[in-house]
Amino acid sequence: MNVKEYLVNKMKEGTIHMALLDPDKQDCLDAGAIAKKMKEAGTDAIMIGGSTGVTSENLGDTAKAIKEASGLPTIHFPGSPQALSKDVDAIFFMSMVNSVDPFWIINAQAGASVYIKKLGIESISLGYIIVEPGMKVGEVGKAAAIGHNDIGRAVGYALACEMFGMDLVYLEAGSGADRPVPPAMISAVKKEISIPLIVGGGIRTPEAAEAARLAGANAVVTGTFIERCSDDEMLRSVVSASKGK
Ligand code: 1GP
Repeated sequence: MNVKEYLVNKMKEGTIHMALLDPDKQDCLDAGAIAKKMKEAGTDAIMIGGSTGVTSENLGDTAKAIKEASGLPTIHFPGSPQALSKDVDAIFFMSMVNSVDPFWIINAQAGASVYIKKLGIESISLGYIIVEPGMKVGEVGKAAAIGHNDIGRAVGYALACEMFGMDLVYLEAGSGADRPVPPAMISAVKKEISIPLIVGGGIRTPEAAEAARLAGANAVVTGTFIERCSDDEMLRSVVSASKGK
C-alpha cells in the first residue's frame, strides 16, 4: 500500500491527524522522539517541512529518524524545490493555487518534477489554498490570501483543484496563525468537493481541532502546537479532538 492509499483508507474511517515537523527546528533524534510521542497520541502521519532552512540532508536525516522511532509514514511538505530526499515515503506535490506568482503555481514544480521521478518518490498532488492571515508561507509564496468572509472564492479554488485532477485540497491559514481557517469556510468547501480536505494553520486547542473536524476536515494538521507543547495529556487531547476518538 502506498502513502496515498494509506491516507485515503484512514480517512474513510474518519478524520485523521497529521503532525508537521520542521527539520530546521530540532535535530533528527529529537524529531524521532517527538514522532514516537505523537504516534502514541494517535497521530496518523508525519509531514516534514518548513519555509526556511530545510536542506536535502536535514530532510533525509529527519525522515529516517522519524521512520525508525515511530514507524509512521513520512510526507515531505516542501517549502521550495531546492531540497528533496529519497528517504521520505512521499511528497505532497503541491501548487499554491492562489499565489500571484507563477513560480509557486507551476514553475517550481516543473523544476522539481524530473528529480522527484529520478529519486522514485511517491508524489501526491495537492492544491494548496492560502487563507488569511497566511503568515510566512503566504508572504513567501506571494499568496492573494482568501479573506475569512470570502467563502465563495475558497470554494472556487478548491473545486478547480478537484477539476484539475488533484488528489487533495489543503486550506492553510499559515503556521502560527492567530485565527485558524473558519469552520464555515471548511464546511462550504467540503460540501462542494469530493476529494479529501486537509485543514491547518493556527490549530492549538482541542476546541479548534474539533471545530475543523465537525466542519468536515478529513485531516487536521498541527505544527507549532506540537513544537511548543510539553504536556503529553494536552497533545493527546488535541489529536483525539481532531479524530473524534
Ligand atoms: C502549517 O498548517 C500547518 O503549514 C501547521 O500550522 O504550525 O499553526 O500548527 P501550525
